[in-house]
Amino acid sequence: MKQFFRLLLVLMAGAASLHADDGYRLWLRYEPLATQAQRDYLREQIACIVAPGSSPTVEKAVAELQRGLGGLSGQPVDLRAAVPELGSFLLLATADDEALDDLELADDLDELGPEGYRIQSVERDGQTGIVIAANRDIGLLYGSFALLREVQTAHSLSHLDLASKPHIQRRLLNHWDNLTRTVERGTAGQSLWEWFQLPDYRTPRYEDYARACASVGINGVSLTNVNADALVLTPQYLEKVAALADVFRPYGIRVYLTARFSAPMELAGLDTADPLDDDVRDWWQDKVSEIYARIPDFGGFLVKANSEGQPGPQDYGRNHAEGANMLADALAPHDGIVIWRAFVYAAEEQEDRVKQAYNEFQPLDGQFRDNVAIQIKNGPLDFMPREPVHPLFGAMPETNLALELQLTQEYLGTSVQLAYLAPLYEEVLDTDTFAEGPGSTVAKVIDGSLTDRKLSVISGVANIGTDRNWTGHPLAQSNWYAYGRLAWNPELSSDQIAQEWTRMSFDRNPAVEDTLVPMLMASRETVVDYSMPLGLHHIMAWDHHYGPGPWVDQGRPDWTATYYHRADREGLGFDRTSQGSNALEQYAPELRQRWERIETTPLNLLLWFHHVPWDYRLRTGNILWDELAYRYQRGVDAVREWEQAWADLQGQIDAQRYAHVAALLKRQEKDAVQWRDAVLLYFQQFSQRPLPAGVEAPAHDLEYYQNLQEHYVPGTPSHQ
Ligand code: BDP
Repeated sequence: MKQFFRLLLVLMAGAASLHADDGYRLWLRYEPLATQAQRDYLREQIACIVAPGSSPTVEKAVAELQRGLGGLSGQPVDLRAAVPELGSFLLLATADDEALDDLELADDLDELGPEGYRIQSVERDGQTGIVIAANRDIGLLYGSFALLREVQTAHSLSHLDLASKPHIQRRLLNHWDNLTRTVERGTAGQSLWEWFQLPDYRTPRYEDYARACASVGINGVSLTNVNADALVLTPQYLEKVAALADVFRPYGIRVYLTARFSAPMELAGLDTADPLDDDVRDWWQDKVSEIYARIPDFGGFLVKANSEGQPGPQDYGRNHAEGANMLADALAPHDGIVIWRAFVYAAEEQEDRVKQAYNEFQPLDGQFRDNVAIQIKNGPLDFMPREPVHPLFGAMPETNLALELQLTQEYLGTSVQLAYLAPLYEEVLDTDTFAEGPGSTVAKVIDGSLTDRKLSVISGVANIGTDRNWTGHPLAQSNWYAYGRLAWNPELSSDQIAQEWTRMSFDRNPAVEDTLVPMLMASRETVVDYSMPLGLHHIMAWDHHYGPGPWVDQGRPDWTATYYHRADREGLGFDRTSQGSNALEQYAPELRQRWERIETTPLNLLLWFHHVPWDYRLRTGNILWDELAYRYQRGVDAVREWEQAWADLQGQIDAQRYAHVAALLKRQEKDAVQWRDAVLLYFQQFSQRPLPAGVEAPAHDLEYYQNLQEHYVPGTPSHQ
């Protein structure tokens, strides 16, 4: 019997690192380091934690360190009141803590601002230690997560000298969550917010969510859908919002709400929501005061107005600045802000859709209050797999401009396909707008440094829901992680972030890292290849947006595919040059010149800007039709290679995540094949050319693909 138990223990120990993992812990797994030597090393470096402060935030930092270091080293880590006589220590101290007095820090803490931290190796009375120092407690929490990341990603703990502070002040997730708990374009379960149970019951999940956000520096959460419901502004709901804010506060996270512009009419029976009407202004002022009475650190409002049927100031003949400023005036006394979205376009408008936001907003430059930020999607259309940069980033120097990225993969395969989006984010952040000469990158526009703006904001549309693993696809967690890391520091590379995330999520297994990092890094481009290569855009299925639909030509013209691809017997693509819609006129001369001619336009934006003849010979040596076909095939081939590579990892990854990803990759291959075949068959009607050698023949005819229908795709607003 005894022997049996011993055997059982041995077996269990062997399986320890590979036990089933449901992904709930995200990148904060804290499994014991692989070898005894590594665990001993960690124990030697940090024998105890010393934290003189006692705020809720410091308590969270200490709890995380105990959880993390305890897990990684395999032994509990003590908390001490003071630096011990013997043994190494980890000290958490803010600038005014006496504990810092006799320690020599490499640099002044002032540099770190309110949220930054310094992590440094120190010596005291012959004792070695590590100090996490910051101006405020939140810096200690961020520093704690950073130190844990160092351990998790296998960096040495000796001679530590790290300092970091965020480039952007307000780093938000935007949840498109309805009060019914459906999530617009959300494919990872229901909304996390259990409105009906709130404020009484607070699931522990809220806190785990906050930990994950704080671990990557996210400090704001807009809770509700931009297609807003005024109900959230009622006292009954504000009490619920306050309960969430209470959970998030120690993690440095403020809540924001989406404000429905017509709320004064819907909630108070006013007969107008005109932003210049005194009763309307008073109503908002009172509402804002009521919110701050419950939530003293409330972040502000996120507003979608006069867009896709939402109410707004234009309903009363007022412009976006008048609407935004009215709310801004109500929020200003409380240090709140308005995040006003520039995602506006109208069906009645004859102008090329991608030009409309610029036309509306650019003339308003300089008219917005200081506590307003105009939130602009990365491209001028709508989160396509690839778009050029939004022209507004280079055109409103006197306005705070915020960047809106999408984490939920509305047009990139939802949570069933692998698309690591950091390379997309990086591409956007690094794009030069030339607004103030060369080097005027989007990163510098939004962090405020380019034209000395005092408010900086970045938002990511969340891909998070109640799925046990939070994001549906186990590997889509990387997008949450990467978004936060880039929001903190837009200069990080997507490759480094992929490596960090992989190490943290798969226990530093080099085999996993060698396979997964290249897969992640290639994935966005692969999705582009098999869905919308060469600058194609908006050729997805109607309404739910999943899968191909280049034939969509019914309904609102600017929601069809034919509006955008313009395929005909001559060629393919939307002419946006000076000969066409002249969307190019909205960009700086440097970009205009580059994109005006086919020869100088990068191939990945070719059909965005040009209508190109099918037999036009591209610089790859292929004619357009052949190049298009090759790219679709290349996308399919890449997914097949991932399936192989992933199969080689069997046994290296816990069975649950291994099997889940393997199944999703198979699905992705099927979807990629469908995209390739459907789109090529459709365009072949126009090109009248055979598929080039090496491109697989479709298994069915065009009609077959046109008749395929997806039902109840999660997140589709018309089904919610
Ligand atoms: C589009 C989505 C729609 C959103 C809209 C927005 O299809 O569901 O409401 O963007 O950003 O991408 O407002």
